[in-house]
Amino acid sequence: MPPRTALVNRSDVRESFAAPGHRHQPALTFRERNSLEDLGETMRVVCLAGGVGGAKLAEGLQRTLAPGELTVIVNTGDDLERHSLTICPDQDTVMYTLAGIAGPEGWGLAAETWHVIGGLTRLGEVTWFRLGDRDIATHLYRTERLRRGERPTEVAAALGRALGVPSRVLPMTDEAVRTRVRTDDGWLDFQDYFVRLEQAPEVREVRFEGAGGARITPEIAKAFQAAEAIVVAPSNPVVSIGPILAVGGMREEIAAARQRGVRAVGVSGIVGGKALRGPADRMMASMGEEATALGVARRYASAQLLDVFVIDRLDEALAGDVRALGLEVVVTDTVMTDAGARVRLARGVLAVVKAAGA
Ligand code: FO1
Repeated sequence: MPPRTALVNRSDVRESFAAPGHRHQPALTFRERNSLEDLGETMRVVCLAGGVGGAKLAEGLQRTLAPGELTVIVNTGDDLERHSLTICPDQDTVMYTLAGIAGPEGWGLAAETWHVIGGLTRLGEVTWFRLGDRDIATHLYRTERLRRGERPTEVAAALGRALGVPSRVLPMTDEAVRTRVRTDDGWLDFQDYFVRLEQAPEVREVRFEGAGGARITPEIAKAFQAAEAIVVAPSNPVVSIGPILAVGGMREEIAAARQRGVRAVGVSGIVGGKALRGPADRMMASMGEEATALGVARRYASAQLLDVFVIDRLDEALAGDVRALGLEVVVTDTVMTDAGARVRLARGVLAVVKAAGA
């Protein structure tokens, strides 16, 4: 019998996604590249992440750690069905970023074309959620395998392998969880709010449908059991990290790891009272929370999630209040403007963990 999937050279796969001359990974300066060589990190890190901001720190961690040492647990509350395809935006954003093939917006693929979605629009289909032609290959591959009965975790692993991702990307659960937001006009599916309505409505309440009955996977339990550090990426604390923590067994595994002495470090995605990306600041404000790094710290402190919280230099004045919540505070540059900044933040985060273990 012929093999089910032909083995393809990784660089061929990457080429097929990239435009001629497209650089797969943002370049590092000579100094940044050199400074990684002396690290020789062999720390097993589990990172909790949502979309673009989380993917950037994950990529910095991947560049800093030895291959295979990073596991990223991704939010699946944003997943949706579109044109009979199963789409997992946060998983794909992280996976494409770690493969060095993410699009210019941070999501989707580089060098994308839009013929299929254009064709569907001409046929009168509802196409506000835009799928690129190259991206559609991922959704076809995923959807077919899920229909055959493979678990989302297995499909994510197969996609990661095929795209040459050296880290593990694990969906937060194999069961369906859907984030819904309550606005003044009623409950909306997450992507309806996020993409169709461009995050315009005020969010009064959030729920993660299905999370109550959902469980973490054996792969997630194993990752936490082997972890030497836990990192909570600067993703939206409400709709990216929130759903991950709502899955049955997640908090318990984090607590058990911390009990063993594993340190958990979180990074604020709100800097100077503004979300670096997306609607986290407005969401927190409309839900009656303080839309600052301190507000994020309060959320994580009340979930008893972290040992250390990393805030930006711009928010240095909040350090005392964050400390008063029982968290250690690290003040540094957290805005990941380029590849070097991703690596510098990742190194800073890992240094916090190492310092404690030394
Ligand atoms: N975001 C948009 O603003 N508009 C889109 O049409 C859109 C399509 C899309 C397709 C695939 C994919 O993986 C992501 C996509 N996103 C789009 C991003 C996505 O809505 C967000 O990244 C997250 O769900 C929020 O983290």
